[in-house]
Amino acid sequence: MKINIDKLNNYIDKEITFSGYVDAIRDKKWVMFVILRDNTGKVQMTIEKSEESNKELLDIMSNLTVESTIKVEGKLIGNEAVKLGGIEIIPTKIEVTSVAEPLPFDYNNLAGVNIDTRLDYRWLDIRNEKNMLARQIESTMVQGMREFLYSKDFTEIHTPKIIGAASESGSSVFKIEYFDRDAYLAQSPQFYKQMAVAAGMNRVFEVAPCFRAENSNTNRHATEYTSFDVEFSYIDSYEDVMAFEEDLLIAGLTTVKEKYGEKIKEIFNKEIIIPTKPFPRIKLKELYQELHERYNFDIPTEDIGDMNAEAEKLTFKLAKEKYNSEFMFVTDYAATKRPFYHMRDDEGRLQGYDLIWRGTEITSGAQREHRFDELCKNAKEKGLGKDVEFYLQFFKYGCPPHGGFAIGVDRLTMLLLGLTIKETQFIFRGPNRIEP
Ligand code: AMO
Repeated sequence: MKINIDKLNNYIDKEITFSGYVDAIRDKKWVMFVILRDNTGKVQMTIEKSEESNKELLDIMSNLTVESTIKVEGKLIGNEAVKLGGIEIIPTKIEVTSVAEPLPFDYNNLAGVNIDTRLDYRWLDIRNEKNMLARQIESTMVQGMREFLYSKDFTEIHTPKIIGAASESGSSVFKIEYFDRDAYLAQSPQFYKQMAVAAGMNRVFEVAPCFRAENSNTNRHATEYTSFDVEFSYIDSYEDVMAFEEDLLIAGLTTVKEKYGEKIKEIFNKEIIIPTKPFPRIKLKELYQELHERYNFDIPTEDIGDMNAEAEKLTFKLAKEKYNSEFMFVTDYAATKRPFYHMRDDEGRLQGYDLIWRGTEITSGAQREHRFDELCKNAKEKGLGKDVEFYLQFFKYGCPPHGGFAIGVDRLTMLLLGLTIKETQFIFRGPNRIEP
């Protein structure tokens, strides 16, 4: 495997083979400096012009464009005078592995470049240091959360994305042709993660795409996004679910902070604050009252019983002012505004929550209704019939009390780094974009 630049220090005074992009060529009178790059950094390659044996190498390099890729054989030496890490490669052989045409824009200077142009050439856009770092940070966040779940004996599952019936609600589902019948793209793994629990799997998670046919062009909606779904059994209340999510997020954020905290501060100007437990919790009615009293905000009639974008923003303000927290759990949503699979207590109060971080909802979670009769009643109330019949069967043959939640991975990264969802998603999918 290719040696990465951040590991080159282990090869000082050794003959190496190194591959990478040509980042810059600095052709001086006596010497040619070539800066090579990979996703872990940059390194200098130095070719002395006076050396007769270097003529062939200089010929190759003088005809080469930046962003081409090369494979180099040579010696890695330590040289304190070299600004890039105090090392340089002295080549003896250069092979051009691909030649780059002139780029449509300078990815190092994206300030004036339209986001859609950037997305059209996303593979060039990601060569930008900041965008490359965002990918690595997201990977690290997910790694931290996965490792936490493995340490708690969770099993990773893979649920189907082609499904026979809508799981969240009928309105925002993509219909596809499936031989001689209709099928749908999964809006979430909700039904299947619960099926795993009904099968006795106890603790499961999945990191996978969800599809939403929502025609919303906002900074936080995509038609396909990555969901980090968790479901586990033998809980007593949705409080157990919230408490577990706190631990999960703390584990993920701690992993990111340890590895990238300083870089995130330097490059994204964002501080990673590891939250303390418990995160503040507020009932929706109390929240409405606080938002009214403090910020003169009233939820529009159509959103009563729920939140909207403005309310989420102000909730962040409240969380900071009143609780010195970036997170806030909101509970006691109206049952009419929430899915039928959420449990309700004897007074009809919903046993579920949303988690708001830095002004945006990142999670929905709940204790689930696991009692067959109650669940059938809830489904009927919502007017759900045949479509959910298969799902209802999961609860007929013994199913432990359980709960879970889903975190939008794209939103997590977006809020962590202060970006929009278009800038954040590896490859953005929205109402007007299904390419590249
Ligand atoms: P919900 O629909 O609230 O809940 O989605 C959970 C989380 O997924 C993210 N999310 C989105 N991210 C980007 N673009 C979208 N269009 C989008 N829609 C949702 C958000 C949101 O908080 N089955 C339940 C979860 C559960 O109860 O376990 C569900 O899907 O971060």
